[in-house]
Amino acid sequence: MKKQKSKRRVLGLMCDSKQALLGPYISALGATDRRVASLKSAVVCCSFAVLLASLAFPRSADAATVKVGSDSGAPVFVPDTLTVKPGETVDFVGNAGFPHNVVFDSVPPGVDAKSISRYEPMSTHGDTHSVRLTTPGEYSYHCAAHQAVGMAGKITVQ
Ligand SMILES: [Cu+2]
Repeated sequence: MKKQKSKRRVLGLMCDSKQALLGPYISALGATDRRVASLKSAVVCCSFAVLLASLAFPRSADAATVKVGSDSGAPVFVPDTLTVKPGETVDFVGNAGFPHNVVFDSVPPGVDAKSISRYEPMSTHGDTHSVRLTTPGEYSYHCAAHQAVGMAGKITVQ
């Protein structure tokens, strides 16, 4: 009996020293219970997985955004190449370095380039031209004001 007691005391001391060592980590997790700690790490892992997934798929399957003009005002579409699925909507969002427009110059057979173009210049941040592209193929477009300096882009619908 006496021996067992002292054994328990030694174990207790060992636990105490372990807790002293791990204490800061455990309290950093805000948990003293191991199960809670592992649950927390599972939650952290899950959030990380969700974060990775959101990085891999930055936007929903039925919408894509093209910035019209770079953030610094350069005459470019960002991104200037894009692949979308048939039926997906592309939002051309006025960004900076105005004026810009969106003129489709080459489209798949059967598509009316004029009807999906935006001739009227964009001159305000956030002014959006939305185009729903249903016909598969290659679409190219440019900005009339900056075509000479290469402000153009391409969308592949497949
Ligand atoms: Cu432009």
